Amino acid sequence: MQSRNFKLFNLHSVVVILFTSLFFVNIGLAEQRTTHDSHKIEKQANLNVTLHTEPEMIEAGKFTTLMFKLTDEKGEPFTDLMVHHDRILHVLIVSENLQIVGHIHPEDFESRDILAELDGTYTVHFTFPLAGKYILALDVMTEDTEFSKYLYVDVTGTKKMTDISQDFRREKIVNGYTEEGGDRLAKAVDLADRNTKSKYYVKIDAPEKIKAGEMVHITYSFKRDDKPITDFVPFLDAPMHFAIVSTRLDGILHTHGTVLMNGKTHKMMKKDPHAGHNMKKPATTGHQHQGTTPEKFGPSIMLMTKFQKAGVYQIIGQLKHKDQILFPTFMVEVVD
Ligand SMILES: [Cu+2]
Repeated sequence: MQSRNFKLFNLHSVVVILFTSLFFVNIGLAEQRTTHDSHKIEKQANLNVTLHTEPEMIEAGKFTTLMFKLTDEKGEPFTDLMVHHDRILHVLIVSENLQIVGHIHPEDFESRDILAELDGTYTVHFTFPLAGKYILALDVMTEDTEFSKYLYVDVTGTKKMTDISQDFRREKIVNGYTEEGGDRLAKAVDLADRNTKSKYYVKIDAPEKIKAGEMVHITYSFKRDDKPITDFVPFLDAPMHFAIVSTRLDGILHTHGTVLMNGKTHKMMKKDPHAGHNMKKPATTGHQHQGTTPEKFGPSIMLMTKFQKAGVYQIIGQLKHKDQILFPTFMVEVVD
């Protein structure tokens, strides 16, 4: 008990010191911005991400530490990040067969190392359930732009993942997973899993033919025990998150849904998705980027997106009902 108090006290001091030093760092950067605008743009064009894992050879079913080192074009730590969607850095993980998904953040783990983050190293932990290839997408935001980077890892082991199976159903029963508090669900989710008790009915309305390069509207409707669900709650500062991946595994688009109210989009969401954003809460590191989502909503949520190329895409959704995190996932074919 005593040692724990001591630890907390220390952590508190560290946080106070960090806040104080961040204040000065931010002022320094703000000044640099007004005087060296061209330098800033150059810096923003280059975010390099390198991944170091522990253990180096990732094995299926074994706890793995993933350390992402973010640097600018000069190799200097890239630390000027804003909290967006409640997190400083988002990591989306999708398996090659598009059946295993993870959505994790440095803040999701008690072992979070803020000092390392100030040096550009962000750490998450994950247990890859099956052997095979996975794509990892990183999303971060600075004051003026968003960055998306992706990389791959190969996971060894005897339990291999299945091949991609094509499933173009537009109605499904999906599982709910109990959140681990604070919008956290740090474990891998197998979309093919049929064994959970919490069940939801989901239907999508999408165009018969989805064409590459065209704006597409897909509406999700949710029911439970035959009743429309009207009390979804925001999850990570959005009504619904999406990870869109093609069978080519050539990137992940991380985007967000819009609440539909009486058939219309919610008034706060009508404009540019970023127009309603402002900075509210103080952040632990970096600045804060806050969106607007109604406190309760449902049963309809809309995804507006464009598919750049023809192909087969898995649209992995994520949203929250009470303490349940749902992953409504639908596969669509996109044609030229
Ligand atoms: Cu995230």
